[in-house]
Amino acid sequence: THKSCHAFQPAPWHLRSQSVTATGAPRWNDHDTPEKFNFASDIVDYWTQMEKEGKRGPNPALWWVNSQGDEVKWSFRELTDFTCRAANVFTQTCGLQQGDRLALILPRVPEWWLVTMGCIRTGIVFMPGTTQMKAKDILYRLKESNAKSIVTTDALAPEVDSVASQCPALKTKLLVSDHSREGWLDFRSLIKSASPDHTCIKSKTTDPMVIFFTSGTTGFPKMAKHSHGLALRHSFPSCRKLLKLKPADVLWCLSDPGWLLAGIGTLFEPWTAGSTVFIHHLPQFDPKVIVETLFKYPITQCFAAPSVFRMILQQNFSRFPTLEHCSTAGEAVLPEEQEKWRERTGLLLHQLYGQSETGITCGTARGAQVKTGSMGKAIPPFDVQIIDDKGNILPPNTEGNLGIRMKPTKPIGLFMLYENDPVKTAKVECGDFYNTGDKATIDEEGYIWFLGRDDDIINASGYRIGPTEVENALAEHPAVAESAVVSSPDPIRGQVVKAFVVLTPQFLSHDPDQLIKELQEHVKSVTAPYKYPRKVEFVPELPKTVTGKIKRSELREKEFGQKQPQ
Ligand code: BCO
Repeated sequence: THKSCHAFQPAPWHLRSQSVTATGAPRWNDHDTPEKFNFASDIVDYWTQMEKEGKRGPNPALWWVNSQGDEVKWSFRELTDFTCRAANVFTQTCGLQQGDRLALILPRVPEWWLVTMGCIRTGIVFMPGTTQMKAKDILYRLKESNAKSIVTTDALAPEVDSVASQCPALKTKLLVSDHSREGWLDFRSLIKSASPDHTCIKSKTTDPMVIFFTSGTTGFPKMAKHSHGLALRHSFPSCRKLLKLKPADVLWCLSDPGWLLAGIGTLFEPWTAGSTVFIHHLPQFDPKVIVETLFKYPITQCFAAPSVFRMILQQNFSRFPTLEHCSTAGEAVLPEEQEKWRERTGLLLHQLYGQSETGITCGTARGAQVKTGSMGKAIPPFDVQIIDDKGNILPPNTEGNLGIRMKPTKPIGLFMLYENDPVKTAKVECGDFYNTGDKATIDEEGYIWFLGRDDDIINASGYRIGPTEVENALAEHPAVAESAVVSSPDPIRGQVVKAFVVLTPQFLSHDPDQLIKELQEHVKSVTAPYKYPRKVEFVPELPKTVTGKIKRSELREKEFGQKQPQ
């Protein structure tokens, strides 16, 4: 159990990393390009050493709780011990090597942090995914990536088993559970019996570290591959200024572990500063539990999508006792929401912006002027500009594409490429820039304002959803002759997924309300449920171009009227 894991005594261990010194945290400047970097040996093990020398306070590195009263608190020393064990499980028991891929599909359980850090220690490329995924989503990811290993729980093991025979590269399946399952290795037992003695790889900053699957306008998700530079960036002064975290801070980032936001808010940002990562298991999202948790635990910083803060605002509460700073990413914050949050908590929401491809790109730093609705300023080494379709820089207050300069030198932290997809990788290059596909403006003071997507991607409560993924799921239902999926406004979630559906003749006489529920349940059952259409409208036909392409923009305009989706 988690508690028995907590009961480990760290075995004798000594630091091996060259860059760890007893005199101060490893420091880099915004434009440094060190040849070698490893987040485990350069950062986590540094704080372990500080603990050993009595130079860090008693607050844990990881503090995990659930609603049943279970708690796990790991010091940095324990974290180093356990993650070295995880590294040995991967290399010795599973036979994995640097560069191999591992699919990581866990809910918010402490083992997620062991797996990610174990992978970083060994150079195994981990691929986080949400536990909302279904068998088909998992199959696609395993096949596309040639994953050699997967780590998941009881809930998803049957889904994995149903597709595993179609994944010849998949050699080991690791289960995080208190029960055993045939054909699966028991991760918790292996961690307990593994040696804590492990030598971290000396990874190059440019070596691959992690792959995020990210939805596009067409087709299946793309694999955005990042190097160890993604983690290094969080040590740069400009990034450190964002949250201004200290070792005594307790940061709670509510992101699902499947998203980049979890990497930023529950790994790189807090541990770079030696702060405590606070996690509530939260298997089901419940704003009441969030409010209770903010009262019960000494959380000093909170980081979540704006939808989460909107849902918290619907609860009955007054100021949180220890909360000092709030950050948000994934959607725009509206002025009235900002005002309500300030009235109720005395704090402001500080907006940040990034994509799976870019990591933290811009943001409003703690202490800087908050311009509500703006995503803040570019964070060096990223040179963020508004560009036209040829990559020319546009003047302030002119609408264009949000671009990040990648030539002559790609900045540390920008993704390497879309794995197996040189065409899509080339498509996002625009002159000297990476084109995010987001429309924005920059004002004279350098604040960046998000205007919307230049394509059909839906941003529902901070999730990026490709319309074709939902349309494909709908197409599997016998009632659907064809469908078009677009975004539609929503007061809480910002936007939701809406499906316009043309019914097959035999379903025309069915009860529409019943049918809507059936289609929603169907989508939830064949793909990750966060994508399901919260709105469905039956139409006799879909608007199309002369060549037969569905005009999603026309449907979207119908939903938003004159107002563009943001
Ligand atoms: O609302 P419903 O109940 O009808 O449906 C919900 C769930 O109940 C349901 N569901 C979940 N797991 C299921 C399941 N159904 C069947 N089987 C399962 N295993 O499906 C629907 C899921 O939708 P949801 O997740 O949007 O709903 P929920 O639970 O209300 O959560 C609300 C939010 C706000 C917590 C959630 O939408 C959220 O976490 N949004 C934030 C997304 C995010 O973190 N984005 C990352 C941005 S990263 C970035 O911007 C770069 C950073 C620099």
